Amino acid sequence: MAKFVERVFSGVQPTGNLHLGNYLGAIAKFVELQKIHDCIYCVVDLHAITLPQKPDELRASIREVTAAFIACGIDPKKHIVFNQSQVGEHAELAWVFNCVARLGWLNRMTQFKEKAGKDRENASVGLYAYPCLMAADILAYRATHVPVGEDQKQHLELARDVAQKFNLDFAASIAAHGHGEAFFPLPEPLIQGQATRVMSLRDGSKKMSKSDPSDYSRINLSDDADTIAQKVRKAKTDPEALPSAIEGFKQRPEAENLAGIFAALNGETKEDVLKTFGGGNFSTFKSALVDLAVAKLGPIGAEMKRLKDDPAFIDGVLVEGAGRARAIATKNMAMVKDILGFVR
Ligand code: AQP
Repeated sequence: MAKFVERVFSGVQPTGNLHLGNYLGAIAKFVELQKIHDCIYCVVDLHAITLPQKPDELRASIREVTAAFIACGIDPKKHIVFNQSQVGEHAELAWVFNCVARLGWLNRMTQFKEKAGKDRENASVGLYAYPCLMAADILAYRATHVPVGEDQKQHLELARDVAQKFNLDFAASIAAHGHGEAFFPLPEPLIQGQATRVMSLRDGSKKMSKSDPSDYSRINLSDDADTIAQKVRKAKTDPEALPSAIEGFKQRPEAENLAGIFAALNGETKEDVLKTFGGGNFSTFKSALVDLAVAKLGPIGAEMKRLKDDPAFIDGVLVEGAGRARAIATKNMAMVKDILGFVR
């Protein structure tokens, strides 16, 4: 395998309220990784339109996700922050990957099944081909590491399969064009930490999600202190005390979820949380969780609000980031075209 420069890529869909799951599963890790890697963080608006979106709301959501990136601590001067639709190579490479990926691979994608629901025939072709676009997002930059939440694991595996099949199918041309054994790296998922799958506050068997109709199922990054307090206090629990050891979380998904959230926000493990709160009642624990969540998320929400009031600044960040992203993607796409045999 050829040596690839280490580069981080990840994206977030502008599809509504960003929540604690997006933060702990993805954005907080983006912030950490920028200390040691070159990073590209993308607002994936082409993915958003795989489901119906209202244009004005989509525009506002693109700015909101960008504001969240910056408010959480991503530095758009040192790293690249942009929205996907400004760099045409994502869609162009996705087409190539539509022709590399196999129908059988896409048929296995659980997210398509969940999002298409019972009315599969009426789902968009884009929703079905979503994983090929995601592979293109990553591989347009030949990125090597992709921080994501647990729910994206299967899509990342498909991106690796696409990269590998492209490298094999075009091995001779890749070598003839001086790229050695492989043109694309096999991107590695970075799914780590105490909160890779944050669950709904109303139902511990469901992922916390932007599209959940109940706002009480999630803590939004833009929620104020009172709203956070109300949501945590109303979060579903059970009548037992908190367990003293991890094994005690068996059959208690809501309790485990809240402990995981506390651990991730406080930079500790669930064991540490149980050392402090194990054997105690939920109301004491929930009060401490409210204080912690407000202390961590309050400043982020306030900064997001400040940034959102300055759309010209946000749009400037996106245009500037898109220019830098395009410079990398255009070069890679030109090499892909040569490998494929296109005349340019
Ligand atoms: N509940 C979660 N726990 C941990 N990580 C999560 N992520 C999403 N939900 C959780 C991670 O956040 C990143 C951005 O996700 P996305 O917005 O691009 O898409 P998604 O996974 O489909 O997010 P939602 O909130 O569930 O949106 P809807 O409701 O629109 O489907 C990804 O890295 C994801 O893993």
